Amino acid sequence: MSMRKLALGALQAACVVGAVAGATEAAADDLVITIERVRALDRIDLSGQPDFFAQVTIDGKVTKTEVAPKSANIRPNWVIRAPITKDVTDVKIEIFDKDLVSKDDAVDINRLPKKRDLDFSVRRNPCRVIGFAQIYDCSGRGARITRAGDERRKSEITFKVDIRR
Ligand SMILES: [Ca+2]
Ligand SMILES: [Ca+2]
Repeated sequence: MSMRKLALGALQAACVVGAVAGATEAAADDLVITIERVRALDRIDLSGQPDFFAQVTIDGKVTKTEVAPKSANIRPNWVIRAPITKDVTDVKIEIFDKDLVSKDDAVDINRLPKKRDLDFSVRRNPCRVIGFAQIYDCSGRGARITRAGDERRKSEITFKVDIRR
């Protein structure tokens, strides 16, 4: 894909700049989001147990996970990993209930009214998660974060943010 080539090109350019500057850490770090748990807080799927999946956007790159087996409380350990080159990377986490007949339903995992997804930024070095009421230190073993929505079709999510070299 051309986007991939573009990203690779940018990465190579960054490596060249690094080499000229004499920097040793030209290699990209990976930003790793691990979705450990999703727990329904009300009725998500009118026809039975919800079948959750996640969509995670890291620096504009969208990754959809597989659909979990039907359950109101899952521990999927979905791992979404993407190379990062910026000092600050934007991340979005969305949870959906798969719907075979109509549009997948967005599950509310954000306590803010009329906002269902989670938006935040990750600073690379030292690793910090920014954009919530508190700043999380994710250097070392990463940060485990739990958030929940409070509108119709709401769930609680627990995920980890980590940078791996
Ligand atoms: Ca469903
Ligand atoms: Ca909300």
